[in-house]
Amino acid sequence: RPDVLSVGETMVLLAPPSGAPLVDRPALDIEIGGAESNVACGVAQLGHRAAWLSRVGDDPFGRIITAELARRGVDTGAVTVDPDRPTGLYLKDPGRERTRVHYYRAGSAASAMAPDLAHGIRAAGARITHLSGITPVLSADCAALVESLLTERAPDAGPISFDVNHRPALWAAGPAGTALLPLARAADIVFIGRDEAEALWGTATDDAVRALLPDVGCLVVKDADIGATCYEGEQRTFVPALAVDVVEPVGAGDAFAAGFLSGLLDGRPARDRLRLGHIAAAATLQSVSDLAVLPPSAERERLIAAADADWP
Ligand code: KDG
Repeated sequence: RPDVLSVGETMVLLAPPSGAPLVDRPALDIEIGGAESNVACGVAQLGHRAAWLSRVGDDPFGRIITAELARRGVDTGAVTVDPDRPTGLYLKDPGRERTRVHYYRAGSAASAMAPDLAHGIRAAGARITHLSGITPVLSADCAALVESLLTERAPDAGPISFDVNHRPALWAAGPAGTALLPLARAADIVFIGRDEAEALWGTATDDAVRALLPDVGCLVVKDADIGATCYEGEQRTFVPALAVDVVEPVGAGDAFAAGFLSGLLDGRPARDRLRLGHIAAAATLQSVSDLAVLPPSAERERLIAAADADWP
């Protein structure tokens, strides 16, 4: 039985090794990236049983993804290989001004995920099932799967964690906001950026986001380099972010979610869960890869136990 089962698309990530714009130095490194599998990798690194469910193409890219996730300790036994559709790709181009993401994922194997997967996902009996707001925009079938998982639940099922993850390159804030609000309201654990909520729903403050999602059992609003606030019932806990020099931000939100969920699995209080989230996010912010090496256990525990005045 997995501690965390994450469901969503993972793509091969193509990135110029030089760090220069691709048009200036046309060469690419191959990595992998997917918000939900990034969370699974983080959870596995933090010592929990993680599984990832998705579809990949019957192509080298699909095999690279599955092998790499397995190498990172994620159970990929429930991944389906689609004989007809390709594995999705994305390009992270440093550009001249800022990094831009280009997706090549329309019609991908993962976009054919559909509600028929819901039974197997429920039957896996994960302690936490993790979804994100990327999946509903991949196809109508993917949207139906996420809706089914969030709304048709057995009374004894574990909680569902939902990272809102608005991707502006996939859909505009208007339709995304309309589609993602009821999904977030149906989840038990929600992660969202304060800026992201402002773009989607016009909420300017963390408390305004809570007012829009009052019944979510555990709501985490992340305010970039300022910090993150966890709302549970009447309790509100804020922990400042760690001060770091950002090398590349992609993947930090997923690492944060992995840290927070790991803390939840261990029964830690909100403050410590938020600290673990920040520790994992900080490691990813300082890495060019979407999947960073997290600090070892002794270093994590030292930071979690630090007095507030010593939290860097
Ligand atoms: O959260 C990081 C992800 O955005 C990245 O790994 C790729 O899953 C991805 C997406 O759809 O953007």
